[in-house]
Parts: sequence; structure tokens; C-alpha cells
Amino acid sequence: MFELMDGFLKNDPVSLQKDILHHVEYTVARSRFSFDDFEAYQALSHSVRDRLIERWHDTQQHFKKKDPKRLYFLSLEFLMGRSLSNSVINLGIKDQCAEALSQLGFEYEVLVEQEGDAALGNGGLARLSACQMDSLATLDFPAWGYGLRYQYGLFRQIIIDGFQHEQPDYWLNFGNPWEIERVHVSYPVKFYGTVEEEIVNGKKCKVWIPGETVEAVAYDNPIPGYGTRNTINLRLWAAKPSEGHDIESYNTGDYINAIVNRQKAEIISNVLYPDDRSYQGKELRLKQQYFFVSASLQDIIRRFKDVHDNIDEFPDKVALQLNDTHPSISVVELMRVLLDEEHLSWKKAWNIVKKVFTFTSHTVLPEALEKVPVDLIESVLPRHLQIIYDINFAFMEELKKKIGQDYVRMSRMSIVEEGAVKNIRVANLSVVCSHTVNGVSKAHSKLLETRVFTDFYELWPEKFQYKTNGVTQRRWIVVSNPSLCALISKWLKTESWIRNVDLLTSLRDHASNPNLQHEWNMVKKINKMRLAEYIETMSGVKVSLDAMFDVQIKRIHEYKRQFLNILGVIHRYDCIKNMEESDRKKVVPRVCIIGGKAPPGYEIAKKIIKLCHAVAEIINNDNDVGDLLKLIFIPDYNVSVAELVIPGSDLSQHISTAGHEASGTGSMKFLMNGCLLLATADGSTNEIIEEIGAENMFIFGAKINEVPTLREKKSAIKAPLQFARVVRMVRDGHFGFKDYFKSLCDTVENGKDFYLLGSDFTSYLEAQAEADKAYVDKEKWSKMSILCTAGSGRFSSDRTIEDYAEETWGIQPCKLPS
Ligand code: 26R
Repeated sequence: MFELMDGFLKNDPVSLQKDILHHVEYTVARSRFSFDDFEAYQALSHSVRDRLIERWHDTQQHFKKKDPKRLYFLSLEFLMGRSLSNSVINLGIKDQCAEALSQLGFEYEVLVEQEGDAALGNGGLARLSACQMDSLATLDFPAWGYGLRYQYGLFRQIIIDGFQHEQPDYWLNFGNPWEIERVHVSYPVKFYGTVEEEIVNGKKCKVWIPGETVEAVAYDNPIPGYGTRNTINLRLWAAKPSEGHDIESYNTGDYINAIVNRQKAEIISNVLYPDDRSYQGKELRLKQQYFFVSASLQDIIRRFKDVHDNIDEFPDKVALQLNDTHPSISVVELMRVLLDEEHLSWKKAWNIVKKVFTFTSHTVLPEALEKVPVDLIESVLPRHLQIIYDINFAFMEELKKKIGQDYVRMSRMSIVEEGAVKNIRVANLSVVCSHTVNGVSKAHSKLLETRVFTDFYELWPEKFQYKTNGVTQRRWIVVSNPSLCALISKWLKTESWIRNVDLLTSLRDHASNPNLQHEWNMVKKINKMRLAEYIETMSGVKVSLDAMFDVQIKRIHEYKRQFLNILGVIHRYDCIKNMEESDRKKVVPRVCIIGGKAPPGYEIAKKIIKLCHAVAEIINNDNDVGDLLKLIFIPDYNVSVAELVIPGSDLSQHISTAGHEASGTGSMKFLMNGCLLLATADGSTNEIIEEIGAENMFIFGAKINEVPTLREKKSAIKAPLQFARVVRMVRDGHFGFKDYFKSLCDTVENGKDFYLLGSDFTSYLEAQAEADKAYVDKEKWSKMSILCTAGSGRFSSDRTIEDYAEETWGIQPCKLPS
């Protein structure tokens, strides 16, 4: 049925069309004479998947033959978004697919929209993992991703009367053509029970007698590289009851209860934990972490042992990357396997562990550092607690030798936190057991060294590095902004920038060229039209394309300061209202767009969402204002919404209180799309300034090193009048819900204002005024916009991954012959 060329499926439109029809009939089981858009999407996806599987097989075979050192990327979160559009771009078959479909009476763009997002993650960290997987595949690195296959991904946000409500994300309900279930790849994962001693080969050994066993079943998600046949694997684990689960009930004849109990095992991979940064140790979360880590390590060790007998060679063949502290129990698990199952000595085992793990931190907030109560570990993973104590004991001994009897410092650095509730500090465990600790931007790394891990940095300065985050230009330009992609390729006379993004710098040579500027602005206009249509269907508000589209989309957090943005909008509104009619002509029209999800238990973040709606209600219906100002909240922000919004933005805001955003990656996506940034000097922004030049951005606010002093002096300094005035408008009920907004206003007044909205407000308004001024000068704005894209190359995840490969993981490309 399928036509092959050189043993591979053919990619011409006629062959693709045949494949699609085949899948309509035999996979989707519909008549080839009558199928709808969704069914066509399914059939197309299966045709694309067939091609992915071919490459995936060849890649795995090739890796097996060459046996290079492999990278295993362990992450509890991956925000993959849609797969169809990304896969056809990376396979280089978009035009062929479009043609095949059009002859069948379908439109490629419409089918792409049929796919729901795979949202197995919260925000920055999770989308970064997805971008990095794309780069690992594209750069031909022998890498595997490991994670959890949650039944329910990140909650859906629905807005009722301006309030956020959360709904479950039933993402698997319509099937998922992008995964391959591997019923034969499964491992038992154990929990609870007791630890006993046994004599093995004349030596005393610890034996863990578990109380519960759950089976981990693999689901493989092929990740194709761009411009290469290499296709790597993202393996996600789902929990299933094990054969022996609750054998007790069967034996006692309680058949029904036995069946019901089996289902409880599946709870482990049921639901993604939403990003609540005031982290609390919870049993289910610990079980999720261990479940995923144990299955992944069993799989990794099995693959290693397939070709190697000597476990000492493990570090030459394996690099294990910890994506934040979430998978860190793996250091203890590897120790356990080496000690209790491989029967290595402590010294040998520890030497291996120390050489394989690398840890990247993604946070600066101390309250986001995971801590797990000792009691909890003792009950769920009794053997692991013993090993943690042993690791800590050895570490404390080593420390004593180095620093003497400084018990205060030792207690700060200890993996075990003493106190009313004894806790395990997972971050300390990760630093002690990894050979490299990375920050995600230069500024973040500095903070890790001077605030978060100061003692550790003093002890082991050589362990600390940074790799500034990046995003993939394949998804964030090629997939999401095809018109810009075509325009760039036309002016650079090559498509090579899609793999070698540094080539974008050549756009600088043309930044003042009126022809490029004209074409550039046309592309922006098309994207703004698309966004305007979306806004109108969603909110009923018509927006003017002449207005500056000013966007802040990201998770809602106090430190990200969406509240500052809204107060700025209120100020703008207030100014327009108090202006003479004739002055209104001078106002630069704006469409202010905010989108993002608040963590379900985070009251203040939820109030910020409600405030946005309350203010929008007044402004958008005020005839004095008209097109001069609109405020829009985009509900249920996710990866595919970002793909629509970012290309259509003129200005984007990244306005966290300095010292709070570890890196920030949204800014990089906007930059690639020629969108100007209004930002604080936080996270990766300083590096963006180095690349683009402060003159091509709107930078404001306190610097990282100024923040602590400002906080101390805060109660003595009066907030600027303009600030007091806009907060008062909210307090006094100008936008309704007076009582409800009181606690929100309290966060920024009466000497509180921890995130310094008041002290940054004046310079924020100045930066906004600068942006207005620049926007009126069309030539200047176009040039700045082109320079943003031209300077975005350094923020490609290709660069990040190349640096990790060389400086952290020690891995080499392993490319399939073409
Ligand atoms: C459930 C809990 C422990 C949890 C807390 C916080 C789970 C997930 C998070 C998300 C954090 C770790 C996160 O996403 N951090 C972001 O990582 C990005 C990628 O490095 C950075 O760009 C961004 O600045 C940072 O906030």
C-alpha cells in the first residue's frame, strides 16, 4: 500500500495523499469519501507519525551501533504544545502536505488547529525542556528525554465574570497520535515497606522489602530534528497496577475490591502539580518523582548493560541532567542500585554518582526550593532516607576537614534541616551530588553564587557555571510566523539560518533599507490582523490595527508584576480622561493585552486577573477613550495561543522585580519576532541588552543590586503621587469590587510593597512614554524591530545546548548518515 523510495516512505504529495487516505480508512476507520476536518487531522498525523517512526528506528539503531555517551534529560515537566505543525516543518514536508490535502478538499492550516496542546508542564521550565529537546534532535546529539505521562496536564483556565476557574485538561480524550505505547517496556517501581539486613557473599547488605509495587509503562514520543534524519525519543511513564498488586484481596476472595484497588495505582501519573512556589512536601508529589526516576534509571541501566559488563564505565556512557530539583531523588536511587543491587562499595558507588549528575536550577525564590519532611521519606522510601543520611554524614565529614568546626555553616549546608519538622533540603542534595550546577542566565548564576548557594559556591567554585536559556527558532519563527520566515530567507538569500541562527545578524545590514522595512511592516500587519480577529471572536472587542499591540503573557505571579502593568493602564486611562479633547489626537493608541494562568491556590494572583477584567470593563466601554486604549485579557494562555499572539505583538513587557526572574524565555520569543521589549534589568534581559543595545529597548526600574536597599528604605520613602492616585482609584471602587480588591491594594501600600511597584512606577511610565515616542516614528520603530530579530541568535536553544554538550555533559553529535 505505502510507496517506498530507497526503503523509506515517499514524501511527494501523491504518495502522502495515498497514505492519508489509507489512514482515513484503516486507522480512523472512516469512509474515504466522507470524513471531516478532525478525521483528516488524525489521518494526516498518522501519515506523519509513520515517517517519524522510520527515522526514530534508524536513529536508535545508529546510536546502538556507535554507542556514544548519551545524555538523559530528566524533567517532571514538558510543555510540547502541538506536534503536527512542528513535525511537518522539521521533516521538511509542509508544502507537500498542504498540496496533498488541498486536492482532497482540506486546508492544512485548518487541520493544524484541530490539535489540542500537550500541556504536561507549567511554564518557563517546562517550555524550556521542549525547546531543548528540539535542539538536541536538530544538533544530532545522542539524547533521551524522560518524564511523566500525566492523564491531566496543566488545568484549563476559564473566566466567569472576570474570575479564573480551573477545569481539568482531558487532553487524551481524543487519542494522541504522537505517542507510541510500549506495552513491553515496563518496570516495577516500589514504595513503602521496611529495610532489613542480609548476608550476601559474606558481606552485610541492606535489603528493602517494599510494601507496594506499581508498574511503569513507557510511552514514546518521537522528536524529529530539523534538516537531519535524527529523531530522538521522549519517553514518558504511565502508572499501571502491577501483576502482584493487592494479591491479598484476591486470595481472600474479595475480587471486586481487588479490582478497585488496582486502579489506585494509576493515581501516581494522574495529574500535574501546578506551580505553587510555596512548596509543600506532599506524598503524591514524592511518589510521582520517585516513580518517574526509578523507571527511568532502570531503563537507562538496562540499556547500558545491553552492551557493557563493567559498571565502572557508566559515567563514560551516561550523563544525567536534573531539570531543577524535581528529579533529584535519582541521585539517591542510583546510589541504592549501585550499593544494594550491584553490591559496589560506598566509595565506588559514590564515585560513579558524582560523575554522572548535572543540575540546573530554575529559581531564585528560597520558598520555591523543595523540602521534603523526613517522616514522609521514611514512610514512602525507607531505604532512601538511610542513604540520604549516609550521604550527608560523608559530606559533613568532608566539610569539617575543609572548614573546621564551623557548626553554624555546617548546619546551613546540611542536607538535613533540623527543626520542629525535620526536612530534607532537596537543593542541597542536588548540589552535593552533581559535578556541575548551572544557572539559567548570567545574573541568575550570580544570585546562586551570592545568595542561594553562597556556602556551596565558596566551597566548590569550580562546580558553578551558567548557560543562558534559549528558545528554538523552528517553533518560534518557522512554525508560528511563516511570513516572517519567508521574508528573512528572502533577504538573507538562504534558509540556513533555521539551523545556524547566527546568520540572522546579517539582517543588521538591511535594517535601514526602506524596502525591507516596508515588507517587514506588512508581515507585522498580517500577524496583527490574525490576532485582532482572535481577540474579537474571543472577547467581542474590536481593536484598531493602527494601535500599538502591547503584550504581557506569562504565568501570573506577584514578582512578574502584572499588577504594575494594570496600574500603568489605569494611569493612561486617567490621563486620557483628564485631557482636553484636542490633546487626545496626540495620544498613541494602544491595545494592552494580558494573558496567563494564576496558580489555583494563589489568591493575590487571582485578584490580579479579576482586576484586569474589572478595569477592561470600564475602559473598553468608555466612549471618551474609543480606540485610544483597550485592555484585553486572553484566557487559557498556552503554547499555541503564544504562537498566535507573539508574532502579532509590537511591544512586550518583561517587568519582574529585579532579582526575581531566573531567566525568562518569553522575551526571547518576542525578540525573534521583531517585537520590542519593555523590561527591567532582570534575568536574561541584561544579556539581551548586550546583544541588541539599550537604545533599541525600553529599560527601566531598579537594578538587582539596588533592590535590597530599596526594600530597607521603603517605609521611609513616599510612593510617587501618580502611583498613590491609581492605587486609590482601585481602592475606592472606581472599577467596582472594592472589598475584594482591598487585600490586593494592601500588598503595595502601607510600607509593604515587597515587589517595589511604587518605587519603579515613575521610571516605568517614562519607559512607556519612550515607547510611545518611538512608535510614532515609523522608520525608527521598523529599524529597531529588525534589529531585535537580527540580534536574537544568541538566544536560540541551539546555542544553549551546544554549550551544555561541551561544558557540562561531555557529549558529541552522533548523526545518521543521510
Ligand atoms: C510544584 C513545584 C515544586 C514547582 C515550582 C515551580 C514546579 C515548577 C516550578 C516552575 C519553575 C521552576 C520555573 O518554571 N522556573 C522558570 O524557569 C525558566 C526556565 O529556566 C526561567 O526562564 C524562569 O525565569 C523561571 O521562573
